Amino acid sequence: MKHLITLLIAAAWTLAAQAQRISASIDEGWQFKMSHEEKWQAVSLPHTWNAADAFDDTPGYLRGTGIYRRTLTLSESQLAHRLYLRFEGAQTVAKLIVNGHEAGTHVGGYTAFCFDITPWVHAGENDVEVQVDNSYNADIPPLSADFTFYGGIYRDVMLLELPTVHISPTHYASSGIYVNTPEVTADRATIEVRTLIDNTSDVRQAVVVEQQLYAPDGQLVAQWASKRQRLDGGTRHHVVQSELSVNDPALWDIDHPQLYRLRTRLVTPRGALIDQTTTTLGLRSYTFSTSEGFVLNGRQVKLVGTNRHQDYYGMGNALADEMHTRDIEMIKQMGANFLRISHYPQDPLVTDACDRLGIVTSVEIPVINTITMSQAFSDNCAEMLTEMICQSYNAPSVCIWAFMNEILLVPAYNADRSIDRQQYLAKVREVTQRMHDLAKQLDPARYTLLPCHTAYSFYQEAGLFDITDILGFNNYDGWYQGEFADFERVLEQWHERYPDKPFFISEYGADNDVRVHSFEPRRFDYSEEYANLFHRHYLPAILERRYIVGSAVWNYNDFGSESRGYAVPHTNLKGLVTTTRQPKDSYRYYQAMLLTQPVLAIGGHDWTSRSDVADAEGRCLRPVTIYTNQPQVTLTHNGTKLGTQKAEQGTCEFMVPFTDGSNRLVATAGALTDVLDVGMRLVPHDLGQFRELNVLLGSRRHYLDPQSQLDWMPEQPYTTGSWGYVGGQTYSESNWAGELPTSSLNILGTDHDPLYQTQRRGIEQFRADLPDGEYVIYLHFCELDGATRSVVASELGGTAQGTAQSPRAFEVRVNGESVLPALDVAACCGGPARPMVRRIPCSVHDGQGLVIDFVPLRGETMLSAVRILRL
Ligand code: GCB
Ligand code: CA
Repeated sequence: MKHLITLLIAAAWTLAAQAQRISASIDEGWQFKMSHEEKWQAVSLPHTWNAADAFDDTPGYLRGTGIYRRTLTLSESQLAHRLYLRFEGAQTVAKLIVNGHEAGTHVGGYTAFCFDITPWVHAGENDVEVQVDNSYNADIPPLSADFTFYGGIYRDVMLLELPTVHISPTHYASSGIYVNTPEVTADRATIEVRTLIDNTSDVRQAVVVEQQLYAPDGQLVAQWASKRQRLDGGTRHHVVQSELSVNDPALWDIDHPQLYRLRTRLVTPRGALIDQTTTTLGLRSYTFSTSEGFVLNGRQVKLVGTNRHQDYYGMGNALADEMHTRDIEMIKQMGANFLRISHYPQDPLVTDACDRLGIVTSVEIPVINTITMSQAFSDNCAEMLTEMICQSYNAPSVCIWAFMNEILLVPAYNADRSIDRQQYLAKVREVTQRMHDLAKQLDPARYTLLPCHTAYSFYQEAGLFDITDILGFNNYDGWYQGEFADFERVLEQWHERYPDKPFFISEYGADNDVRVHSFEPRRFDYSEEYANLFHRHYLPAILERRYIVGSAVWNYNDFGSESRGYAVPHTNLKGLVTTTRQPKDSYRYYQAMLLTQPVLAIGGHDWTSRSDVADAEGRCLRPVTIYTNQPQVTLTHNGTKLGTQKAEQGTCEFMVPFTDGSNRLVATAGALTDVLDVGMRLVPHDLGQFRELNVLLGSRRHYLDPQSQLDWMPEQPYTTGSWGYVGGQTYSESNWAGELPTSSLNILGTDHDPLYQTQRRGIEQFRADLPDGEYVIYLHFCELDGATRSVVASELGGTAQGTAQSPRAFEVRVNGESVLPALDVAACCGGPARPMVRRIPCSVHDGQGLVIDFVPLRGETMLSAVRILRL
């Protein structure tokens, strides 16, 4: 008996003596190679092997197995602990091997996982190897999507050193603490906590669980202690239920995101501390309905925000923690109160930041476009959903779970004729229902959402519209098809059919490249101006309708989508900020519409170097948009007051008489001032003081080359005394989205794709009635025919390979002299979609001006751009 008591005391003592939970990242000191490679390279985490190849000219990116290796040196005292490796995310399947033993395998690229390595390690050096595979796997979502699946260990890895009895880190890699707040009112809140405990020792252990709740001001406001819990050796996930309550709770809200802290302590029956963790939580109540919209703590709030992808220019998805946090701060500074964490769970700091800043979120698993009808696929979806919910369970910002995006966009029976349409749709319905039921079972408190693509009746037909609490509409009317006003017209119809379903505009947006501008914006011209029109139509339409409980712009950031073409190939350009987080005009628009603090910003702030044409008075009148939430704005131009305008719906517009050289615009509204300096190169009306001319053929766009700051401007037809083209037509591309003003092709070997994606076909002449003198002419060409294009709707744009016979050859003459006697652009360049420039000196004399003739030899002539420079 005495012996037993000593043993027990000893056991209790050891438990208490180890009461140090250590969790620290081990991101440095890794070696990496792809499985087929010989040489290892030193890397630090986060890391991806697709940061570069997902943006190069070779179609596709490396999808295979990468191997990470590291020595883990452990001391005897560390070995007294239970040791785990926790991965915040690795794309897509990760197998952990410790000293030659498989410690675990995890499926899915966007959720965390945590493996016990204790059985396989010893004091001294240990080999840790992680095999990470981002190959296509028919059983693992996402199967297809409009973003790049960068492979690697692209989030942090932590070494956890826990006492042998501890709060469990292995329950779907959650914190081991699950907080529910079944009742939250202004007067009172109840907080239920489930704590999961492991006893990893061989012997039975007794512990007590204590909960201490601290209010946002740091005061201890509630506490609770369990009865003595007896855990057999080897017990995992033993559940202890606690209940606490607080009076007059400090609520979590968008403007006041007040957070409580729950300290969970495991102690010995004598009160010695064994293990402890802290959980951040928020107290709030909310409902979604068509009659009230979104109601948070009894107050109606329209949710307006954005979606976000987790990648960044040059880095793929391997971002440092502070970059994730910065994004959420910029989203808050835009005035957003909502973030759809799409299309997959992101770094834990994203939800942390939303909790801290007051941004309501929905999170989803990456089940996108299509499914595989296998049990394994459905099971993997269920596993991912469970991990997502468990890992984000306590985040007060999360109000919605989603589990599918546009699931009927690419039905598998289209490609595989052996699949029966009805059976496929039935299977999709079954998986959708399974995910909804699972979400409700794991977390009855939150709402479910199903984001659908434009073919809404297809979702209705498949029976998907009846499953989730909220319907999501990904709307691109006026972009991929139709016109802006189709948006509210179609939505009204669906609202009539489903008057009690809250609608969420889960996506809407238009591609635009900050280098591309237009005074005649058009669908698919990639100009910022077209995207501005798009947003200025959608946002007011959303705000007017209560049954639209919320909305999220597609997308916060421009992001990698490897198979895309157009202005910046491999990139989806629907961002409000660029891939380096440079705000576009549309970001300013949302600030003006959403923020309550004063906003004033002159539009076109990234277009500081411009080319244009002077009128007879030597000026060029152009509209300038001001973004503001102030009632009126005054604008001066080079010190002269242009007037005062009333601002409506976030904007007002001035016609500015730009002159050659510097143009300083100063906007004032109340105490606010914004200044924009624009350097303007005007082509003189009579070409008298001519210096240079930079023209895009077949185009209504401007393209600003960011390196040279040279702004290319749209073409015009030739008239006597002036300059322009003679003959021919504007090139356009016809594809599934319609007849579009530019080519979708990635122009190989250049980043100046917009310079080459438009052209004038069949051009006869380019003329300019220039004064006598010496000039250099640069003629830019690109063969746009004969390249192969991908066709899947989700894979937008072109890749250019191989060609048959080159479609055209022509002669170019400058003032009658043959300078390019038989130009075959594709042949010269080794294929289509490659840029070509010919620099030709020429003199203009005897007042004849400049005449460039294009004489067809085979097929039609063409010209992409011309630059004329006076020496
Ligand atoms: C969608 C998808 C999203 C795409 C977006 C687009 O509907 O949900 O993943 O990136 O459209 O830009 O086409
Ligand atoms: Ca290119």
